[in-house]
Amino acid sequence: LAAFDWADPLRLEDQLSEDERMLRDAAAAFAADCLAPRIRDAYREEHTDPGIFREMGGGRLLGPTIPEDYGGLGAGYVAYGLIAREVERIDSGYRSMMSVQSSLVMYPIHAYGSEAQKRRLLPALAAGELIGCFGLTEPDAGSDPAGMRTRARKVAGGYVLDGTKTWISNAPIADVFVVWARSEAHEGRIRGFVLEKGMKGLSAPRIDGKLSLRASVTGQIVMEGVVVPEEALLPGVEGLKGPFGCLNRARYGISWGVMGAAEACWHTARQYGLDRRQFGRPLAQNQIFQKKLADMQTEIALGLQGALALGRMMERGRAAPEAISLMKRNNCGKALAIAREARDMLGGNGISDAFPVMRHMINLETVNTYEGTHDIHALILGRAQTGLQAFH
Ligand code: TGC
Ligand code: FAD
Repeated sequence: LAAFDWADPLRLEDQLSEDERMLRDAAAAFAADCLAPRIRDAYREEHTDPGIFREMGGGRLLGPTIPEDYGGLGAGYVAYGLIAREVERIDSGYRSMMSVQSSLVMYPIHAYGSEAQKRRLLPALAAGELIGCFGLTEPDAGSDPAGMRTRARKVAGGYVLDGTKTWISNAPIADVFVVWARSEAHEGRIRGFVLEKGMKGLSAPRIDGKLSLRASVTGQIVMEGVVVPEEALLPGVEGLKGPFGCLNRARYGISWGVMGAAEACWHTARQYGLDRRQFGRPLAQNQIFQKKLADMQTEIALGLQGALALGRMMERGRAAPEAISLMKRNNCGKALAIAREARDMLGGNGISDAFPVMRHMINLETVNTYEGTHDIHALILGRAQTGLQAFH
């Protein structure tokens, strides 16, 4: 009879290549050594250490799918997902910082950028010497990014940008701003621009008072007549498929990442149930406690298998955006439900930051919302199977 590994019931381990396991182990060691020791204070104090980017760069965690010529690892999408899972096992905020840099900044520069943009920016972004952010959402255009108001106006030698982006991860500490705007010179179509810190009229105020994702700084991008040269335009794409091409990668990474957060909650609840005694026996000896553990184990095992199948599809160029919506939505929703259940299983101690569970739970509220809310992904899937669109 095959042995049963309670922590890996469907033997994910056997389905990975040697290289994938190696990159995963390196990310796990990085997360344990560099991220785990600082998260409790960072969360309490709502503090983001920009130095983490250089450390992540040193650990080769930034832009792993970008070719080696540009500072990446040339790794596959499964490796990228495995790294996201290890980082989010510590905190969704750290995974956010990393996935914005990798999927939302390095990816569009690599996929849509000029050779000069790639050579100048990608190696420094991979090393974490430059920090990037991605501006799509606006105060009046969240789920409906087509409603954006940010405009690019053509002037001699370049463009002038006006508008405000909000809820932008990394913005207050960013050097590089990938911003999406309607361009009058391109019949009002959406185009991508790469802005840089220090440009006149560009500011990135911090959004304070976040109760979620407190270790990852969030801000606005305010553009008041920012003049950019022609070379700031991303030449390789126009229309909403530009930002969505980036979101596909980030949403995929999230489908792995949130399983890491869910595993952290599950393992914590299991250990707590073994250690804590009430009514003369361990909590984990109660049927209802064991049922909750079995449900967590099942959802996580299935979620990881789904993420793996999707990663293999991405590597073969066979992943439709709707398949990505399905996994982003399912794994975020399930991870959030697991974190809430684990919080309850720890009783009063569940609300303390001596345990990671409530922090993961509150973080997952954001992860369930950004990159397309749980309900927006349901509507994407509903449209795909009925042919009827329920957005507008
Ligand atoms: P729709 O008419 O469906 O499409 C407009 C054009 O875009 C194309 N497209 C896609 N292309 C590639 N991949 C995808 N996933 C795509 N989805 C759509 C589509 O083919 C079409 O192209 P064309 O050439 O025919 O014009 O668009 P719609 O306006 O009806 O939009 C509806 C909807 C709901 C699908 C969409 O707007 C949506 O997904 N809304 C959610 C917004 C969102 O995800 N925002 C994320 C902001 S970034 C962020 O949250 C980062 S957090 C990062 C972190 O900290 O980790
Ligand atoms: P809304 O679109 O106003 O939605 C509010 C509610 O209405 C949701 O429940 C939604 O599901 C529902 N809803 C909306 N439309 C419909 C409909 N047609 N039918 C049914 N229900 C509907 N954005 C970036 O561009 N870059 C970033 O780096 C970034 N980082 C973020 C970091 C954090 C911490 C947070 C909280 C957000 C971040 N975002 C970022 C923004 C994020 O993508 C948006 O918050 C998200 O897309 C939802 O948009 P909204 O907040 O405007 O909500």
